[in-house]
Amino acid sequence: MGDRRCSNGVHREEAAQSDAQLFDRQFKELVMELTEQDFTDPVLADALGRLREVLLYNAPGGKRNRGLSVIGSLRELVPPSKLTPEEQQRALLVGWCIELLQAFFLVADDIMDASQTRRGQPCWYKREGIGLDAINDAFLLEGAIYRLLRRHCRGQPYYVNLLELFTETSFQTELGQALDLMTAPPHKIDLNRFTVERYKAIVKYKTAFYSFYLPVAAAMYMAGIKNEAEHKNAKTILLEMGEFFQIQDDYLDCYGDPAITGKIGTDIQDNKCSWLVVTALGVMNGEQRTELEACYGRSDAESVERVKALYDTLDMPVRYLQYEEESYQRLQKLIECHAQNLPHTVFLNFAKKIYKRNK
Ligand code: GPP
Ligand code: MG
Ligand code: MG
Ligand code: MG
Repeated sequence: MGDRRCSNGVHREEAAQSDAQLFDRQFKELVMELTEQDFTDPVLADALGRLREVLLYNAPGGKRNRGLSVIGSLRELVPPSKLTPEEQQRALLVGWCIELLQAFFLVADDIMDASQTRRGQPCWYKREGIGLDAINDAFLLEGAIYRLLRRHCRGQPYYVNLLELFTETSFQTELGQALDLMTAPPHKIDLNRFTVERYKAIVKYKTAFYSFYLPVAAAMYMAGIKNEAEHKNAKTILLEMGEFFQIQDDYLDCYGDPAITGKIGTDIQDNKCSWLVVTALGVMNGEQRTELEACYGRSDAESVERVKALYDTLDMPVRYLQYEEESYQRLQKLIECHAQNLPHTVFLNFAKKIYKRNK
């Protein structure tokens, strides 16, 4: 598997840039297809207009790491001479399906987390006249995924693999979200709930499967790689990356700049089992624990500031940087041991995009 990829980083960089442009351009077509060509019954005009609005507001504007890594990974797995223009288009399309899955989750997650902003604008449910109707809009976004897969991939040998991958991954994410919510009951502060084991379970299921395993596994199926052992190896590496990605998300919830992340943190107010609280609990004294008990999971600004002050006293930013470095080293070793037949670049490209991120 070594001879057919661009040997020089410049070519790879150029391919990635033009993929990003093609990806952005494909979005308009896909909106048109879903809202003007799929259902044509005139009585649905208003509903399709709504779907259009929902798509335009919620699908673009993110980092697109998940979506772009389908085509990116496929380019590492298949020699350029064997990758037809049609298959490249399909890889971009499958990438958009992952972005739609993400949009579906985020619209719903923002309601559940009572968030205010997303990607630098008000959360969809916060918009005038939307409110809890956003629940149905989330379902529409999910439904759009399967309309697109059906239209574009139905004739492909990997169609059923993709369908099962999307449905299985959605279910895993929903189980993870259930754990996340159950570990954070409003107004019931119990710091004993916040264990490292529980934390790892939450983030593996709510984030790692859909954000990391899904895009690479989709590219593997498209490249004809169905072998379970290969998928298991890829999963080992990608779930580790996913765990770290959510740790970053938790760190940025408190220490990120909303002007850059595009969202205002809610984890402290929401009583979340965040990496910060789990790690802080492991290093604090009894007095600090009493203080945390008194101010965690409350929405008044003073309580939130007290939690942040405690995090600062415990040097959480320094601990986070140390953790990031260790995690990066661990990941390099995992890639060495588990990538086996898969090109290491599939994983290294992804790692490059997430380490040291600030958004
Ligand atoms: C990230 O959690 C996890 C998700 C967005 C998955 C949601 C799953 C559903 C089934 C709805 P988060 O709340 O920390 O993300 P953010 O910080 O972006 O709000
Ligand atoms: Mg959230
Ligand atoms: Mg959440
Ligand atoms: Mg978060």
